[in-house]
Amino acid sequence: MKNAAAGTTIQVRGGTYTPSATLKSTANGTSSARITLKAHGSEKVKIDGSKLADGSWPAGIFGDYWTVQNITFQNSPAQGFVVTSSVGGVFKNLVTADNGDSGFTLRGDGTSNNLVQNLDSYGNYDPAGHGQNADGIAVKFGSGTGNRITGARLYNNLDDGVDLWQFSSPITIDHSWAFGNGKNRWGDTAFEGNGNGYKLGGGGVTVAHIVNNNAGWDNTLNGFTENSNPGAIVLNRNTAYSNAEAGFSPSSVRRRCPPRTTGTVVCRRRPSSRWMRRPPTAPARRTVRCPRRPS
Ligand SMILES: [Ca+2]
Ligand SMILES: [Ca+2]
Repeated sequence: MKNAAAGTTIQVRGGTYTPSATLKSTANGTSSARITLKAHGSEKVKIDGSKLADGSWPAGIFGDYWTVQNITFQNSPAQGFVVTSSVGGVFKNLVTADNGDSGFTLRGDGTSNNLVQNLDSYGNYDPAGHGQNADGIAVKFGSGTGNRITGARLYNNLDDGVDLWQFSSPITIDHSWAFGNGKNRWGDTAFEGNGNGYKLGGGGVTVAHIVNNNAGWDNTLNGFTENSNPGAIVLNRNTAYSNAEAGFSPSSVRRRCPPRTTGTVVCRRRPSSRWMRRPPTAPARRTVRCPRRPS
């Protein structure tokens, strides 16, 4: 990987590999001469991070126009696979499982036009953070347009399925599933995981992510949450069910106001996520003003 150049294809034969150092590259391909890393034919390739030093990941890309496909990255002490400030990457049919931090990570400024297609990311748990950080896919701390996640299955991670914390450009997420996240399957006695299916922002950025045709269920917090992102997030044809908190949080606030409201009232949300006409005795998490209805 280190010696790759534009046009290089690296094919890996089937088997489980346990590298002692991170496989990484800063090489750049071009849009017409990509660098490709993939399993040979239909052989099963697993890159296993269990022999790596604490805090290391099995593989990472720092360059542009890479295609990485049909490989599993597992059992790492930190993230499974990390893409930093890359342009034009295609990451297809990858599995990131049972790692010690988020499974798949896109990060850094200058992260643009990357496609993550058919990612399976599950069983990720960060013991050092007691589950604070291990998401299925984390697109955090960066910027750049044209990034898309499609066909992902993000499940049984200790923190969130998707987390877009402090990524300041719109991400498109479609045709993906996030389920079973946030459950303390590891018996961590200082458990701090969140458990949103789709955490669509946070950290003070305003960004209009685009989220269409996804499903989120059986997560321990919300199915979909804007997570304090005030941007005009687009949500179309998504399904949420059987999440412990709200399916969509906060969902269309106006629809949740009392049905017979005739004046302007202040609705507040109780910790139970219900919207109430009167201030609850518990401190409100959020206050909105309902529209005046015609009498
Ligand atoms: Ca968290
Ligand atoms: Ca998270």
